[in-house]
Amino acid sequence: MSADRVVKIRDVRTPGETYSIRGWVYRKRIHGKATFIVLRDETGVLQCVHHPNQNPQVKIPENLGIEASVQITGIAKEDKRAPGGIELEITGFKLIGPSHMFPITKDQSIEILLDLRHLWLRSRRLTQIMQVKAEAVRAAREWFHDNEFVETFPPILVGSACEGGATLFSLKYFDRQAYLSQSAQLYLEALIFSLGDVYSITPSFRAEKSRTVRHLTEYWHIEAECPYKGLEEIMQVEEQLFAHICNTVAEKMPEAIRAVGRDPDFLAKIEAPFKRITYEEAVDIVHSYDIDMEFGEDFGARAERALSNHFDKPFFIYRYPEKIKPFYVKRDPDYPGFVLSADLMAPEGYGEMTTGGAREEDLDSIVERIKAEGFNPEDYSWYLDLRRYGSVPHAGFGLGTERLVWWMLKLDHIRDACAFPRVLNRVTP
Ligand code: NSS
Repeated sequence: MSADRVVKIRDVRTPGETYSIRGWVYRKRIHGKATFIVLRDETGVLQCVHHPNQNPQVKIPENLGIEASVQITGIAKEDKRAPGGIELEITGFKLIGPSHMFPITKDQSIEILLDLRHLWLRSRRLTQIMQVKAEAVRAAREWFHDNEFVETFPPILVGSACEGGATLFSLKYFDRQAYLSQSAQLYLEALIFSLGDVYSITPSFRAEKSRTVRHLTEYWHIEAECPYKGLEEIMQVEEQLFAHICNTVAEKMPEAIRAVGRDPDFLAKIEAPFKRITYEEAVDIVHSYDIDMEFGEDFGARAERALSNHFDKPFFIYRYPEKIKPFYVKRDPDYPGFVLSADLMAPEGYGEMTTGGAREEDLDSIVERIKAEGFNPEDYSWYLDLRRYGSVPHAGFGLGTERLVWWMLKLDHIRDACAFPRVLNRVTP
């Protein structure tokens, strides 16, 4: 091993070898004449020690601060007391970027840590969460690729709502009004006619005016749309994709998952098919917990939590009342007043992970329901064309990436599934 070749901390393994590593000072302490530096990079932490009597050529600045960036060369040594069982005896040291009085210290309030998010991101915990999130999205892409879905790139600036007016962010688009996309769905519906099974991973925006632990105003939305699929077939797509993501993350990142406080074995055991219950059965479960809700209403936060806690594995709720679902959802021909829509729910109180279902094909019905939602059908004329020219039965769904990571890692708040969370009171850093 050449001393000049820089390796990742993870790869410092063989006692007696000389390694060079680059990282940031995680901890520093002086003990007698020796200086101990715990260095971190994206792969882990490593204790490095300098004994001036053994390596007098090395000068470590006395004011070396937490989070200073440095390059260290040293000889690996076995040391049972060091984290990871190995430490580096420093033979070369280079300061790359100094750091004075790093503003994050122990026991700071959540609000201060959110103000300092750009620096707090360096914490082990957030690093591991972001690595798990990246692997989850990679696994999603892998599943889509293996199942012959084509990735597409729908617009973010849009002219009409998909998920109702209440959560629309509007903006001035030259001399007209436009919105930030709530969902790529309507565009994915257009793309199936040329590309077949399609998916996209895009930011979605929701002007959520309430503060909850599961709502963001900006999130990454994994969405898919498939021609000639109905409700049952799209649920099969969702559960296979969902299980693949959980299994892959469990296999590839067990240590990060454990470090964040979740059991990778639980995720490794998630297996399709998932249980399916109707809206009607779900309401009975809610009532069995003495929670008030009218049949026909949507589940409130408490009802959803109770339902989710009732199960210890992911499950679907399907066949919802028409009036609580958007204009594009297909009516169930066998159950008037109900639609062919399903939500995939995570257990343990985390609740809704996806919403999906079959799309309405009847032009008049869509127009009537667009009006009922208070929108102008002219704003949807391009979408309505899809029903005019070679319409086919189709179905799709949307999965919130941060919701998924929130549940997979049992995070307290969904914002920790984002590097730079956007919520009601926060749009910086
Ligand atoms: O509004 S959804 O329930 N459905 C749609 O947007 C469909 N148009 C998707 C589709 O069929 N292509 O949102 C879908 C998912 C939902 O289940 C959550 O997982 C996530 O998107 N979602 C959110 N995550 C975080 N924060 C907020 N505010 C949020 N809203 C939805």
